[in-house]
Amino acid sequence: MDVNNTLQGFNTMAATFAADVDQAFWINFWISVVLGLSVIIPMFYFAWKYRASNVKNEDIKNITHNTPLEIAWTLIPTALLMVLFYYGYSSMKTLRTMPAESESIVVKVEGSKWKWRYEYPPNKNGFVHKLGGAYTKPILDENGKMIKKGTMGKSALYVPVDTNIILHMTAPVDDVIHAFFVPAFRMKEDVVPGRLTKQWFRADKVGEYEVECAEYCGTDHAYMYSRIVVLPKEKYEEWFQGTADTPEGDYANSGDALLQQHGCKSCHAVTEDKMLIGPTLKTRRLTKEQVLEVIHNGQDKLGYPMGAMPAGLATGKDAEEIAAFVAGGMKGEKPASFAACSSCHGEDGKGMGGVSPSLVHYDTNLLRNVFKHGKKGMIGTMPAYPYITDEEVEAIATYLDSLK
Ligand code: HEC
Ligand code: HEC
Ligand SMILES: [Cu+2]
Repeated sequence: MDVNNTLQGFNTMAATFAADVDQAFWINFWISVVLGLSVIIPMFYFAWKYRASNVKNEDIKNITHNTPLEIAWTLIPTALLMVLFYYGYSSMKTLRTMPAESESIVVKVEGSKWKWRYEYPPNKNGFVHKLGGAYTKPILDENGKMIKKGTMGKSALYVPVDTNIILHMTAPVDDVIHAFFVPAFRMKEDVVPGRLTKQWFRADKVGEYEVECAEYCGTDHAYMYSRIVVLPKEKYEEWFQGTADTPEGDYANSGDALLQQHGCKSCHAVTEDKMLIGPTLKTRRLTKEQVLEVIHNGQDKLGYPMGAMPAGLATGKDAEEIAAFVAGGMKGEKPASFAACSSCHGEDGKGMGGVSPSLVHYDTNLLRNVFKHGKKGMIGTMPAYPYITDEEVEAIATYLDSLK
């Protein structure tokens, strides 16, 4: 699976025709660059060469035409534009030519305010999988307290790898237009009330790929988040022939999916050691500077049962030594001066079961407190996320631990 720190997009490729689309794009891009420069460069050159101070009026000749030049500037651009047309047309043809339904799995897709639903053909026992209902925004009151929980539910479309999938898409007649967009597959098509539109794809890589609604005209299309989960064939078959809601492995609610869903990745690198707006969530907990600042100034912002941490528990060389040790993930020999900290943070620095913060990892207590209060510190401001549920915190913590 491709996990990276930006929202998943054109850097991931997982459908058989994705390479064709990319090729058409790059050919378009470079030919446009060549055509653009072939106009702009001579334009500047001639503007300079024939500037008013350089040319006398009596030198200006009236040239009526130049046959070789006219032929060249007609034929060369025409040929280049035919090349553009060829690649654009041939990749569009692959995208728009549906495989035979008898050799494909046909899934019905319904887009409605503001979710995607998927309905499969009956399996061998006549059971019909209906998935979706899906991602709903949590509802908060004016104080940011959650009134109604949001869900991501079963909002994923499960498909086997290397198999043709045809989507029959529509929206209810009293709904609005949507657009089913899968960047990693390079496919996008409108979903129109009362009309049937189709797309097909053949995923060639097992993994999870984002589905977005690309119709950004109404209020909440941007929340119509879903995933296509591409499974190995046996795994798909096992789920499809059964009655379980989702295949084994909690796909749509994986820690990675949650980080994506809540927009954490726009500020935090997750699988790389990289500082975006916030710290990386991969290995680092706190930098030496952050630890020193807390030692010098104390801290009282995360709402732990123990309350505030007093300032000045260590100074000078001791403080430096402790900070380096903590920032290094508490590996190697523990400095004796750490005794000033272990009474509250524990010998292992893990926060003694939640009474104070773990200094070594993002455990559920830390995540819960950071989500509840937000965190304003040396690096910047982390907004509060009061509606993230305990199960979600659990999944995120498990996922973050698994990265180490
Ligand atoms: C009296 C108990 C106590 C002692 C002793 C103590 N701490 Fe703390 N520490 C806390 C508490 C409680 C917090 C959480 C404060 C808050 O809510 O922001 C905390 C927070 C921190 C934080 C910030 C964690 C974060 O994620 O923001 C760091 C770093 C830290 N302590 C390091 C140390 C070090 C290093 C020492 C030893 C010099 C030490 N602490 C000694 C109780 C203590
Ligand atoms: C708007 C940008 C932004 C978003 C979105 C964001 N964070 Fe943060 N986060 C930050 C910043 C900045 C900090 C560092 C605050 C500081 O200076 O201590 C931070 C700190 C944290 C910390 C504490 C790090 C530490 O060691 O003290 C955790 C854990 C965290 N973020 C997790 C998340 C998760 C999970 C999400 C999604 C639910 C998320 N963040 C969304 C900006 C963001
Ligand atoms: Cu929509």
